[in-house]
Amino acid sequence: MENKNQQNRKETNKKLQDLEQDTSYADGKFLTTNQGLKVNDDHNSLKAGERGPTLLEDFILREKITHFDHERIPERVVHARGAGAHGYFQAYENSMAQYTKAAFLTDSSRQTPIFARFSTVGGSRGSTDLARDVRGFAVKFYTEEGIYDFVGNNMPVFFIQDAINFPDLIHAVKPEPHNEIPQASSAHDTFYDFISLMPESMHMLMWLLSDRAIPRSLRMMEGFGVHTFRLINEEGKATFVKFHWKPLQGVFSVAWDEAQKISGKNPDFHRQDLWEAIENGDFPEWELGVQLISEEDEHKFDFDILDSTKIVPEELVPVQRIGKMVLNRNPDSYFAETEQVAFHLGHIVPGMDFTNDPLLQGRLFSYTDTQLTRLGSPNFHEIPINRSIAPVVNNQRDGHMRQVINSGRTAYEPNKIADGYPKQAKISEGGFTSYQERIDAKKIRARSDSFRDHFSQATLFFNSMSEVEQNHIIDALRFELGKVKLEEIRMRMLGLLSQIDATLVSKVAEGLGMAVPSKPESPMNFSHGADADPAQSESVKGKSSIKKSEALSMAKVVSKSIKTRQIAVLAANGVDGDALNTMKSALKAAGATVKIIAPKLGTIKDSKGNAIHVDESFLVAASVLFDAVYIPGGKDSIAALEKEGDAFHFVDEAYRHCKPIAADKEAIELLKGSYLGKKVLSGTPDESRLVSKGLVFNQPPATFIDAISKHRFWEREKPEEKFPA
Ligand code: HDD
Repeated sequence: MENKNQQNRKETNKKLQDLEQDTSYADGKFLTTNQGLKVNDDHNSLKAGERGPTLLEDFILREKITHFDHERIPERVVHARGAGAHGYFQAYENSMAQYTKAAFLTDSSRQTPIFARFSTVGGSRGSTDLARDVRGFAVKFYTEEGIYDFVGNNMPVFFIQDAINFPDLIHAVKPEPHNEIPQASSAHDTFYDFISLMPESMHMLMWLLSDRAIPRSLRMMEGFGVHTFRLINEEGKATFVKFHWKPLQGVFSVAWDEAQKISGKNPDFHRQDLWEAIENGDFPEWELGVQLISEEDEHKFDFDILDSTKIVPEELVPVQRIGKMVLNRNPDSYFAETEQVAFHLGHIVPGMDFTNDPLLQGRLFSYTDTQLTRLGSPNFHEIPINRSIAPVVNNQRDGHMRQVINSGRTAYEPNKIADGYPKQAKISEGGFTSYQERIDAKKIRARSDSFRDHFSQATLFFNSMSEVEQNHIIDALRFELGKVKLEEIRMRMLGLLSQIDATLVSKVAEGLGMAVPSKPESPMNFSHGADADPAQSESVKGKSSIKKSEALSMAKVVSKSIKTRQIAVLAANGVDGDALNTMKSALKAAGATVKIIAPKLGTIKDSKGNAIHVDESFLVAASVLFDAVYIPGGKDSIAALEKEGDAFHFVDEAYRHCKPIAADKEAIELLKGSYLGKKVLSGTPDESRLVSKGLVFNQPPATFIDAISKHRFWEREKPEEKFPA
């Protein structure tokens, strides 16, 4: 039977139809060469005798091997590892027409086809999904007015203020050049050497060290356009805008210890999660949000809205939700679609424009340039995934791998031979014009004074975290700086952290066995190049008009739904089949995925002799790949599990990572033998009290479902409760 993902292939979405033309299915067809010649033998090369040498004449062999030799293209210099999916965007009815003439944002009857790609930034293509890293959040909108690319991240700010520092930032965070170590990790000397000399990176660093950098799922993270952009309405009036994506699946993360283990157990954890959710018809959804600021209000904030190291707190400018994106179809070919998709910040449509944010401006150069290297030709826009659904008609010709066969004699403009076509479009005909911003300035290499406060929003972020989230940041800093070998770098970092928060720096220093420097090294002055006054520090700490922003914390997010959550059931022969089935049905009805984990693969028999299919053995399964654990009763099953060290480890690790654990009466016996049993359950456990800790003993399925919806019980991380890894 077709699943919903397959059904969506047949949808009458324009872009999908367009891609369909290029999808070659092998069903019922003969194997051919690239020239269409039917191949008779694809297993034996042409030889001089059965045991003789292969002949150079073998054009079939040579064509196949030559193609293979050229199958890799350069991976993206950043954002190399990713996952993508097709879907659509539809605006809500609360019309944005007073702010923009971009029809895909105002016309609620339109479904605009999109392709989204999520990525890690630092690691290479074969690295792990669960690295502590920023996640790329890119969405290609195939609008009827041309392509619009949203090229953002899952964090709303960036490390640097000017694009000229981007190569340095990336050289610093990538594996160190002399030995190519470490892969996909910021925890090393060169990154912190750079960061500790660039105080403007402190705000983004707080985000990187927070739980946002280790999402539970690509489906459960927010997206941000980062820069301030412009929207332009029919009258040519501009409004500043910040873009947000709010996931309807909630915003959740994993624990750092868990992330490191997932990287070993399943480095494709995020990619697989996205793929499976779409295959199963659990289509991820995000609402597009906008923060709108009038031109008159440009200077009313205590930060500069052109500075990409700053957020506009939602308390100052609320986020209005204006439409929804749904991802409902997996790609057919990872390479042809997810690898070859080419995003560019400069792909916009009428109704939108840029600002003078110096980070944004530099990006406008970088993206086309990188595609030329990566995809090898100025015709990369002709690759099906990059092709616009709006007609592409111009005088560009030739170049590597040109696909379009242009007819006619003219490839220039103006012309009379072709009656002047293709001709320019008037604004009233949909022609794009840039916003006429008045600029009266001197040519200068310098940074605006309004960009100098590097600490107050880092402090705002730290203050807005729950106690648990703050502790995670402190632990992350202890981990990362613990991997830094040069003490002077750690010292410089402590100096910068002391300007963010006194508790933060003292706890980090304590973990590193160092003292907080009484006189932190003054950050360098980069505001005017080499001739800037070295005595004058570039950074000043300003005052944030708000002390706390609720929207920055993930602590309050509780999902009502447990849809797509992965639940492990530990069982062996003799399990209480009735209890297992009742729980399983309730979990499945609530949308969760349930897997039976047993000592061996195959089937087990329940206490009544009924066969139960085993999904994974303990050898393959790992608690870090699940959201919650359930252990049904059944004396023999429990006795068998008691002989499995892996079963104890499974439960203890789930406890360590603060996950809900459900157990029936007899199963509690098993738990007594675990570290959890010895440490938490010694004496008779008060079953109802334990529920508040996510331990659901002898309770109906609804109580377990409620616990799963809370995601994690972080209070278990108290030092006195911490479990061995
Ligand atoms: Fe970038 C890729 C997001 C700053 C240069 N960037 C890339 C991707 C995302 C972002 C999501 C991957 C797109 C995909 O899935 O193919 N980049 C950002 C954000 C930034 C940012 C949110 C800051 C606000 N980037 C940035 C700067 C430069 C670049 C300042 C250079 C001056 N980015 C690139 C690139 C990449 C890229 C080298 C690598 C692969 C690609 O473009 O297609 O051009």
